[in-house]
Amino acid sequence: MTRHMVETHAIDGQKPGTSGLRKKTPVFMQPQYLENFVQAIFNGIGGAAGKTYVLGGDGRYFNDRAAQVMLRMAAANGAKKVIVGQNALLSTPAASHLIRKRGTDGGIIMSASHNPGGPKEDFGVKFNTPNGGPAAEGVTEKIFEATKTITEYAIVDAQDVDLSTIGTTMLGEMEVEVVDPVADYALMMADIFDFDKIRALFAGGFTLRFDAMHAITGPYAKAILEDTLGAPKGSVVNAVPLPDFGGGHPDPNPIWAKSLMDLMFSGKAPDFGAASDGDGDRNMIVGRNAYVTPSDSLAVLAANATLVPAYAGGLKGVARSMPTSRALDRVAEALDIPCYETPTGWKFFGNLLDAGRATLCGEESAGTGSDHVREKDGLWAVLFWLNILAERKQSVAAIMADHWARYGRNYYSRHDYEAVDSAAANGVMEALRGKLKHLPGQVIEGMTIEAADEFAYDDPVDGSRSEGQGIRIMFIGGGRIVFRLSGTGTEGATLRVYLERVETAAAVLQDNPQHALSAVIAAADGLAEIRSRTGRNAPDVIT
Ligand code: VG1
Ligand code: CO
Repeated sequence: MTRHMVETHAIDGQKPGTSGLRKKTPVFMQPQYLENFVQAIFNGIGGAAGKTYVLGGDGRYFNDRAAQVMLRMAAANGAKKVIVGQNALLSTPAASHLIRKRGTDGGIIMSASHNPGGPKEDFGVKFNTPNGGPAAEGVTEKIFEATKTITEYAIVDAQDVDLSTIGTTMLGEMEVEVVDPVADYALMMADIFDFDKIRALFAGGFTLRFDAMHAITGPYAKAILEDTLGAPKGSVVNAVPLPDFGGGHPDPNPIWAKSLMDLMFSGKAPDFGAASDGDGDRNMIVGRNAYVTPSDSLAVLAANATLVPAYAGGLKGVARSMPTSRALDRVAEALDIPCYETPTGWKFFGNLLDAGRATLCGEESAGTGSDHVREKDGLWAVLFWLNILAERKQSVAAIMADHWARYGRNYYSRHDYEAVDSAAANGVMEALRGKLKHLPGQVIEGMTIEAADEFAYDDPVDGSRSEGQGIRIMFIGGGRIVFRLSGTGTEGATLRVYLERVETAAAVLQDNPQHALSAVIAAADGLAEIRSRTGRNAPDVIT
């Protein structure tokens, strides 16, 4: 087998964002684009010689071909072995688990997560370190630096490896082991949750709809929910992963999972509804006539964690990303455990999980997870809810009402302005930055600003500092507005506005969030001059 060194030149803009490098698929398919980035990963982490990696993706368009390129490059870079999910498929949490279980030197995940897929949509590549988590900023910086100085990449001449058959083959000197993408993950779930109790729940007539959104969790959910736990056949819908996710956004929220929402708010609603995203790390939870915001879901999981066998001994601590609502903080306070606030993106939870400081963590963007892997985990969150429901034997709505009565309700919403002109979006942030000093003490929409700053994070484990992580405006009484620019978009800029208000009066715990937040929404618009600076009158997506 011949190994070639192919001459190349640095390509601009290969900077990993919140979660890996994401670009339009045609950009990734340009000659040498993928090759450059993969070689930069190997160069950035000190070479691949003698190393073992995991490889898999969410099955989107170009996933299969990109996997073959990466295998040829891994072989040419001297890797000892690559463990690949069958047909190059692995959900993000399953990849994280495989890296940890096999003790590999890391892994490469092909995904643009909740972004649409297809020849004209999005593709992405992410490197995870040996702890199973997304590479921390120090590592992604090195990879980015390597993309700027690259002059050649290594690749072998070879036919495609057969990734459809489970077993081990050789690619030159490198071993390629094709594994069942579901089996190890399913075993881990059985270790964490009380499967007998959940089985009894379904046997008692409990009904569920899980919408896999034509994305990667289909096979996982079928195997675990239907085949193992006895949910009625057909409970898992849109279960066959498609390269373009059936033309939809595989993003589990009330906008993109609208058919599930419609069902759950209809006379035919099952007891429980859930959905996951493109790569299987996000989750949406919805009961009969009761949508659970991700921030609330995280707080409920923390408050009920001891009902789940793996967490029966209690939580060491919890963590949430900064824009996530502070509902979790209230639970942590009651449990008397630490609650960490990190920048957006799962890579910031890694150190806390590794150091045993946090057991559970989550983000407002429908991501929840624990120390069982180093990624957020969609199906795990669904099983967590099922375990709680099996123990408490109450409806989702009743559990929420009980939670709010006890801890108060953090009304919460996120307003996204998508594909905004980058200069205008930067202008919004710059103007806000300029005002921060003068804001404390000002009264807006009847609310007094208590503090205002730009969030920076000092990692308590390794002491690293991450700056520029979003602008926060805090009101007396617990209200809050956060502004930040997305790091996962592939078109212009996405401005995210996160809105929160705390309510403890029993009579108003069941309000519509947009209504309950109307003053906070008006304050955000006034402070950030969104209309005048971006020309947008309303957000594109409200979650
Ligand atoms: C978004 C979310 C963030 C999440 C990230 C990756 O990032 O806000 O919470 O960690 O996506 O999720 P941003 O920078 O666009 O706000 V996923 O499901 O893409 O792996
Ligand atoms: Co995802």
